[in-house]
Amino acid sequence: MKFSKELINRLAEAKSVSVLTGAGVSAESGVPTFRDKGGIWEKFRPEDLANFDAFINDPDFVWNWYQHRREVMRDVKPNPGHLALAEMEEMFPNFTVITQNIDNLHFRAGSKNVTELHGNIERSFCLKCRTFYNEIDVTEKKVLRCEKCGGLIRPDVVWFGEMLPEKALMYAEECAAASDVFFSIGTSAEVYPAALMPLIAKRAGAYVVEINTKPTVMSADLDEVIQGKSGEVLSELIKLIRANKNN
Ligand code: BV8
Ligand code: ZN
Repeated sequence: MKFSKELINRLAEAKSVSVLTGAGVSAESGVPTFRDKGGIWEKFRPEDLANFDAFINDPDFVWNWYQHRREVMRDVKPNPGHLALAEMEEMFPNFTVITQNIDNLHFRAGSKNVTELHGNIERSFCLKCRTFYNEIDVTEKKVLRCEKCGGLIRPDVVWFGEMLPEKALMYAEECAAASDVFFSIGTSAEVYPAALMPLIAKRAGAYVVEINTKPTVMSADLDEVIQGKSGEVLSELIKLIRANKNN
């Protein structure tokens, strides 16, 4: 796999590297993406499921969709793409993974500096008193009620129309603006404000690279597009970075 001279040189001098990841990074672990063929939103529209009104209208239905996804995510393992990103964290003075994924796989791969823009499916909380529940039994098919106040328990993920966690968003914007090199990996770049990150990086002078199996709405705005599976591309990229560091 050939990487451009520009990218190789930029990485050799880079102090700050940030990465925005989307569902495509977890695809090779067996986690279905949202908008690809066979994606989880092929049957339903995002608005029908990943929003607060849908949950209030039919808590069991939405709860079950998350239980199904929690079950899938618990069974799968980090893939070489996650592992390469975890290793990259040691290769640069500042390295941040900004993820839209809620599947916990970056942490499970060993990444430490991860900011989760859309929450984490392993966390749930009571709507009324905000007590957190983290050990959810995936066989619970009916929505759970809070032991303390009887309130409805919801997944700690960001639904459409909901604000992103403020600290995570601010930190992500700071990292994007401070990047020498920024990667947008496995994301259709359709969901905002997460999709702003590569543009913030570009505007601040970063060299912005997209790694995706197909072009996205953002491809034309970026410095370099590497077409391929993130697990394969990142495994090659980490070999190159390792070789450069040893020279
Ligand atoms: C907000 C979490 C402020 C839950 C998700 C009207 C009203 C309200 C808001 C809006 C509105 N109109 C627009 C908005 C903004 C809205 C938005 O962006 N809508 C879009 C659809 C136009 N955003 C919001 O609502 C956000 N909040 O703006 O609040 C506000 C408040 C009120 C009023 C106005 C504004 C909240 C957004 C977060 C929503 N939550 N998920 C859950 O997961 O259930 S979104 C969901 O999409 C996931 O988080 C996911 O991460 C995200 C993006 O999807 P991708 O990760 O990119 O996945 P996708 O399948 O799309 O693409 C996969 C890519 O991988 C593809 O490109 C494919 O080619 C590639 N690929 C596949 N395999 C591989 C690969 N690449 C490499 N290797 C492979 N092997
Ligand atoms: Zn409660």
